[in-house]
Amino acid sequence: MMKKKILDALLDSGDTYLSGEQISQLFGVSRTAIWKHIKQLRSEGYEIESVTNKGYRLISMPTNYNGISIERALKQNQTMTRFIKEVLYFDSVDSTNQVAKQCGQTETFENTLIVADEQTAGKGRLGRRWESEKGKGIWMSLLLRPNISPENASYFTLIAATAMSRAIEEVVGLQTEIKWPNDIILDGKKVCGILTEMSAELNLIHYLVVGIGVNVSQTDFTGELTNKAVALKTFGSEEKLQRLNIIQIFVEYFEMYYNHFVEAGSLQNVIEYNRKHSATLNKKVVLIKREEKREVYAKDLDAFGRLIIINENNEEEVISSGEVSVRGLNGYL
Ligand code: BT5
Repeated sequence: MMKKKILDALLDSGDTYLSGEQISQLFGVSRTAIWKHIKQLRSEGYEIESVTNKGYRLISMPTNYNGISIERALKQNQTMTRFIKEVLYFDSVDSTNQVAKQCGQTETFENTLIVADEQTAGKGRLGRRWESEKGKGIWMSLLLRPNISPENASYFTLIAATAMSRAIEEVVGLQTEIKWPNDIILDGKKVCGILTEMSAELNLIHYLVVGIGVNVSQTDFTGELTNKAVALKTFGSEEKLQRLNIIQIFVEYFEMYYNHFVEAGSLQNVIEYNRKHSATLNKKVVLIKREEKREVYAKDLDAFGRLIIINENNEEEVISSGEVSVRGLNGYL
């Protein structure tokens, strides 16, 4: 895309002016065409100075949320190209997990980040709905092709939860807890949910989709969400609630944990973080598996991120995340 090439050239030249002639030579486009792209960039919120006989200079970038600004944020910390190969952005889409799965069917899509400003059919686990109002949260999915066996897929939920919890702390300054296996909790309510899906053969993952939803600025939850959901805005100060920054830092942590796991087979840091920031451990919980409910004690996580419980017969038992939901004795927590 020519507009993007011109933007990259402006970014690379920093404080130095880039003349129309230089751009024209670089990309083989006319001065009039360049001017049109500059006008377009300005209308998207890029402040670009133009001085006769000197050329163009980028003064500031837009802070709005779109594909270009997300890509720039990821290029800034070098996670783009090194880890994420492509960003797809939608103003509105049914579900970013759904888009990611469609991309997954096409071999040309490698590690891809799909972000939407609004989801009209956001998905939770087991066919549940995920509320995703326009402009009010981070609704995104990572399409990945890790070379690991399908039984390890649930580890990526833990990796995503850890990366997001750390990003929220670093960017917004809020401490959260992780409710095993796929929720992030702020002040006793759900601020983020994660849905990992995959397509696999017997012992090979074809593609993996990790979907993450974070409530950022929605403050009016209704119905069953009234006492269950919360947004960062309720506790975070306005100027720190930058979705771009949260995504940027999240991807950085995700890449670190992901590589550690895929290359060295280790989840140690993830498990340690989850133990320290757990909303589930060291208390009685209710395990729900379809119609069955069991009251047990949540004791610890094992090295694979599975939940170690003390069961009804006072024996230790290990629970994998795929099969259950966890609730508190008197409600969600
Ligand atoms: C989850 O499921 O928590 C996984 C949510 C994943 C959402 C992301 S957004 C980007 C990507 N694209 C998608 O389509 N999905 C992913 P689960 O544990 O089943 O929890 C679902 C339950 O959470 C619902 O039944 C509601 O009770 C509650 N819920 C729905 N919307 C919520 C929200 N915005 N905030 C907090 N809780 C919500």
